[in-house]
Amino acid sequence: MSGAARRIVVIGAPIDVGTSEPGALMGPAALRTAGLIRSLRDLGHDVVDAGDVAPDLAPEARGLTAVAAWTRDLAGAVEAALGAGGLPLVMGGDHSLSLGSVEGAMRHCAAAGRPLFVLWLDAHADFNTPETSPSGNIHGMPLAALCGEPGFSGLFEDAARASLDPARVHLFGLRSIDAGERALVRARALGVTDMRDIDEFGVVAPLRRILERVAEAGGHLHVSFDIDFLDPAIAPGVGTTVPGGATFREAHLIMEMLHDSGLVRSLDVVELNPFLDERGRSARVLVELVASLFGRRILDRPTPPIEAVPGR
Ligand code: 4U7
Ligand code: MN
Ligand code: MN
Ligand code: MN
Repeated sequence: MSGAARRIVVIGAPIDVGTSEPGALMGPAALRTAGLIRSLRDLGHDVVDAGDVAPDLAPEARGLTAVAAWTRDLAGAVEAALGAGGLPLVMGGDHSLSLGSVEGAMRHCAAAGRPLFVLWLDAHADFNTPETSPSGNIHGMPLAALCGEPGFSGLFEDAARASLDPARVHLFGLRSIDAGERALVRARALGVTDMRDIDEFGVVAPLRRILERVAEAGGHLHVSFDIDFLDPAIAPGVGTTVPGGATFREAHLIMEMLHDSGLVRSLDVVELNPFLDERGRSARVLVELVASLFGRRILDRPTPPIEAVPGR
């Protein structure tokens, strides 16, 4: 299954109401310009560019009201793509778009009776609530809302459904967390592989553990890739740079392992801000990494079994 051609449904989400830094709404256009669609087709996949979602929004709509309209439309688009056997790839846009993509995946998984796991590749935890947020920016809150924390009424059509299990959420690459969200992340027992873990253990062992757990549960893995997971030296096109991020080699290996697992069933690529980029570098890096997640490889050599690791 891991080598199979997929039907990939690319959904643009030019949203920037979740952030105070303008420019993320140009993300989908930059990813198309950098050749995202073409490189996925070159890998033999059946790629449908579904265009950009455009919610019916009053121009003055802000905050949770505006985000609710995006969430509704994106959740519908993602649920429909999954229902038709596709793999939705939502490109942003700021990280509040994951409220919609994960909600859509949650509905699909609820109907299919399959547990949903979320791998959050990000410098940040995105677990603030309106109460704890130091900035008030909603792109720092989507996981808290999805996990049912209070303060988000009116955001989801059916609030009872905002029930992502925090024990099935794994933060990977964390290196910037606010005091309030740190307490919540601990209290709700999210999985965390922070940058210190990556420095001490590398990316392979922690990621293998996550993938084994999803595989054993027969789960759906949703990957939410915030470009600020990467070190700003290789991906400067983002509003919230944090030094000490993943190298290209670490990120590339993660993508290859995700591909080889065959477990990824939906994907977000978020927070690219082309206005802050340098000659398209960040968009190009993202296209490279996404291609690796969908099967581009150096040689035909899949992830070796754990027994094959030297020194064990
Ligand atoms: B992103 C922040 F205070 N935590 O809540 C906040 F540091 O989607 C940043 O991960 C959030 O890029 C970053 O505003 C949101 C801040
Ligand atoms: Mn981030
Ligand atoms: Mn984020
Ligand atoms: Mn950001």
